[in-house]
Amino acid sequence: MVFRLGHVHGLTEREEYLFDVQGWLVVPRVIEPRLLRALNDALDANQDRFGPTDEDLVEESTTLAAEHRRRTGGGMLEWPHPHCDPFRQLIAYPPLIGYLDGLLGRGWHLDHPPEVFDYPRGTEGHVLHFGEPFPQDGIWYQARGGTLRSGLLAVEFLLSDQPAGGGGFCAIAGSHKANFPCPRGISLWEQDQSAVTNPGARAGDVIIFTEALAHGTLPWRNEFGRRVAVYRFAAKTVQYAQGFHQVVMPGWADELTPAQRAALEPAHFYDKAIIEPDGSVSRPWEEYDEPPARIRGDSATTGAGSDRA
Ligand SMILES: O=C(O)CCC(=O)C(=O)O
Repeated sequence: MVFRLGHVHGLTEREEYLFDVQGWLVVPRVIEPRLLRALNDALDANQDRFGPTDEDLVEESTTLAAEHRRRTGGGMLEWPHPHCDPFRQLIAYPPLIGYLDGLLGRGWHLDHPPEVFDYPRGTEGHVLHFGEPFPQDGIWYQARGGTLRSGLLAVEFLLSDQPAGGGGFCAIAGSHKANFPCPRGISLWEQDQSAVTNPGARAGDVIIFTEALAHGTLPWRNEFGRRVAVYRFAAKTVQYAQGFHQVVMPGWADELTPAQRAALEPAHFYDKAIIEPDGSVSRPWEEYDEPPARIRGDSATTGAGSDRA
């Protein structure tokens, strides 16, 4: 089997077109077969590190519900040798670099700790999320002057096949450029199911998508299990998760108020300090932007965002 060397400078015309109109791209044969084996071997040897998520991924959807919650695992980059090694190879994997350069711009970085989905048959889905018609910090997409750019980009390294229509990653094509909110019935996959695509891909392929896309998971209906390693990369000006680095504040920061000190913290999204005019600081795990706050007459609102799951 031949695997791809990738593109030094970016995507082909065909790939650019597909990514721009769909919001995702399936790239075949990216993972070299020996590496694919090593990744699966490492997962086989670490099954005890996987367990069902405690997140409610289905919410009130009746069509995404199934027999099991999804099994996830993380921390692969810190596993003992040799099992961390194949996962570390994916951090800056040469066949992928042209795609990251082309979709994030050069200077991209690994933004999130990678995770693995390890699904037995009958694993539930995940409601579609994002694809918002108003700006979200870091979760954006733009195409201008012949250049594609995404703030946060997910790369799914497929370690098992995903037959089209059998479950797994799904998305609404074009929703990364949506102008209206996704109706609840569609994000729950209860209405207009044909608007949601569940693309087919093989073990060794990658599915690359902008997190600005309305995407989620369909219940896994195949006899064999699903295995995917998910790496999220970001543009050099975006830090969404807290990153892998340690931060040391200057000594004089101890003389500041909590609000002033919080204003010196590095950029990221989750758990970020939110500073109020009265000097209080809170740290909601997720704080999303809302549609533009309107100032109404004299009773102006501060436009503070809400805590939305
Ligand atoms: O199952 C997938 O491929 C997508 C999962 C997803 O969107 C998520 O975990 O946020």
